[in-house]
Amino acid sequence: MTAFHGIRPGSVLAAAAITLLASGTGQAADWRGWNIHPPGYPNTIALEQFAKDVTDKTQGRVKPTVYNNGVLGSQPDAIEQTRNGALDFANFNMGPMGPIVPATNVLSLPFIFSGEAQMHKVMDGPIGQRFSDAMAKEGLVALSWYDSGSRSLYNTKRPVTEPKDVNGMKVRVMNNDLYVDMIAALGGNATPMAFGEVYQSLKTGVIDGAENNYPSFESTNHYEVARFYSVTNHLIIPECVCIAKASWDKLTAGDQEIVRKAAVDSAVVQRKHWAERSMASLEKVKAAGVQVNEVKDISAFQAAMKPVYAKFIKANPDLESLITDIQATK
Ligand code: BDP
Repeated sequence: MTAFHGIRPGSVLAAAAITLLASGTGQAADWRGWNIHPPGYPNTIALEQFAKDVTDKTQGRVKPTVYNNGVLGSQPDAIEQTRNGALDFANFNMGPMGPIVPATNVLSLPFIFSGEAQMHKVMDGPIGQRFSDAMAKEGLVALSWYDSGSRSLYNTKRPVTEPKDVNGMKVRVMNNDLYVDMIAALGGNATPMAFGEVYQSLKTGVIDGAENNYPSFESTNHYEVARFYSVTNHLIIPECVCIAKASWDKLTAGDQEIVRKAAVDSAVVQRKHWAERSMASLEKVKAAGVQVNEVKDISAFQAAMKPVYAKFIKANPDLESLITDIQATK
């Protein structure tokens, strides 16, 4: 008890120590949070609000700090670290979640959602809860869902207007075998790679292209190198605010409620900033001379994905009902 040496009973400090002990945790929790995006990005703004909200409303019993730009590791590593409690919270894309929580692979099926509004309806309702339940079994408490827009293909070679334009292209994808199948179904070669390595790989020709939403295409400066962005909108993948179950379980019920509400409120902020940033990013890349082309016959791309679905359902028959439930949500 050296820390309490010299403190008189009844002093302010002793009273504070007793309050902390009474809170059930015994000490303030300094939470470390993983974020892959830079300052000013919609997710970063929302996570920073989350951290401040939690600190204020728990009166410092829980003090989250957000580490930006992926400095705490790649996304697959950070998912592992959060599962085992080495990190306390994070904003994860559901793409790299698939290898850990198989049910979430459904969200990585190309064209699974008809649009972003439908994705939000699904995720904010009982189907979203099924994904949270599956994640909780793997040590991740998902509290709210962020927007990640629609992902489209971009490359250094040519506009993609039909599937055959992808033939022979080396395309970077996030860490998930489903995306390897997706690109192969278009005749390309997929390379799973960490987000932070894509810029250099595009520049040196290690890859010809990648795929992402407008804000990430812009914030990473990939647009400086990949001058063709083709609006395929093939993936609409939600992202979570996730808490390590180990950290969550240490909270009192009251503090869990504060953290949950802060996560939900941060998603409202994120979605608002997301809509604005998507438009701003599109304008910025166009002004910088990127050729952005619409794809007239998207059904050709959808048809090419039939074997991807067939293979997935064959390997995961238990997930077929989740697919049909999503498709039935209007
Ligand atoms: C961005 C996601 C981020 C992913 C990144 C990627 O927000 O979580 O790591 O794409 O492509 O849109 O790796």
